[in-house]
Amino acid sequence: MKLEHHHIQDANNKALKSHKDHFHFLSNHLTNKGIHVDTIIKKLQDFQVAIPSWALGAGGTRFGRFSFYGEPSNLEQKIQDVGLIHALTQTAGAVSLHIPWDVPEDYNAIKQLANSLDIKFDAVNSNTFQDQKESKESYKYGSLSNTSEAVREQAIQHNLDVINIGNKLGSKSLTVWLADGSCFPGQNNFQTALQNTENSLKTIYKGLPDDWKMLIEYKPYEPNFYSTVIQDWGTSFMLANACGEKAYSLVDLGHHLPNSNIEQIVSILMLKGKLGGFHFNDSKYGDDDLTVGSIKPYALFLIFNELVYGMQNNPQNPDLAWMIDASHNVKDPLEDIIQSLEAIQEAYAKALLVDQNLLKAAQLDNDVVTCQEILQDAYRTDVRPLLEKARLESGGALNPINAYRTLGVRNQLIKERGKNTIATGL
Ligand code: PSV
Ligand code: MN
Ligand code: MN
Repeated sequence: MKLEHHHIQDANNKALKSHKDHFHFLSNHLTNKGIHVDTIIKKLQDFQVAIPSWALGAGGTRFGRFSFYGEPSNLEQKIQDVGLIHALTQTAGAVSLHIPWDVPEDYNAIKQLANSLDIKFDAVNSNTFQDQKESKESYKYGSLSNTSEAVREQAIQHNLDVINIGNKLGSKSLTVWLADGSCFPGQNNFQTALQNTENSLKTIYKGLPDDWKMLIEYKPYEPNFYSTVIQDWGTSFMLANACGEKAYSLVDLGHHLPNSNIEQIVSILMLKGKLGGFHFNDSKYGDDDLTVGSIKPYALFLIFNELVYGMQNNPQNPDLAWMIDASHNVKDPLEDIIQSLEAIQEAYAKALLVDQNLLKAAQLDNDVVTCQEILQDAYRTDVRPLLEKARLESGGALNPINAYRTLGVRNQLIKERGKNTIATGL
């Protein structure tokens, strides 16, 4: 199924009048405060977030998985789904592939399909947390950190293969997330595990094309519950520095212990020019991978406030690879992603409303109350008319979830693909 522009326009017609009224009101209000509404709308339109290929089917837990009918069962269909989301939201102009789940059979055909839907190939992800049927060595006790040289070599080679695949598609970065760690005290020598990981990453780094980045993701626990080799931003930062200037840290919102100050981590990494990528999701307890903004929307806004500050003031930090890393068991996966994209754009728009000069002046005066007022005034503004305007002008839907439902997208997918489809992935 492909959504044409006129389908979306039809869906928009009913809501157009109310959008215009709301937009008019908000845009007057913001303009009177000296805010350039057009600049914000342009920034929202330019902000594109990659969709992970493994989030297009229903997620599962280790207790079970409840299928959502009409799920994609191959890479073509996954890209078609990203195309549907992008047509509605105009915010999902990229896909992030996981290898070996998504190895293309016909590179040209895949590239053409993606191109026709205005989808780019963002970071490619390696997988050394599962054993593959054909693999000789097992990752049961780790991959890049393993005590066995043969296992480390296999994992290194896999990452080099992933770079090669990504290169053929036009990707420009490799994301490495390792499950490596230990389940019980004494199982691992912490120093040997880190040293092995550093050496392995350095070998992969040598195979990185000049215009590529290596993004090193951290996570405190799970699947290992006693220790994880790359457990926090400090370890990831250390490894990125050891590898070289094309290596960066990647922050995944769910990969922190409860109440971590993620906005401060983001800010410091950008100051040091080492924040390369970002995975969006939300969580109540751990790496819950819940819909972005569904649990802690104010925290998301504060993080965006630092991201916006960094994008404006830290030329030493590169453009970031943005990706949604959420998937859910009980929602239609496409609706889940659309909700995440809306929450991301909303937090970004609110952060763009923060008057950085006023905030700085209040900080210099140690006027703590005014500092909070400035942030909360931006946060409390209902920016949805700005998001609608940005989408409308780009050919997207005023209300993507409504349009998805009124256009009967899921039913159409079920008709085309059937009921019992299963996507490869987590
Ligand atoms: C596992 O925690 C994980 O969610 C990481 O965040 C990776 O980015 C993703 O899986 C894919 O490997
Ligand atoms: Mn992640
Ligand atoms: Mn995760």
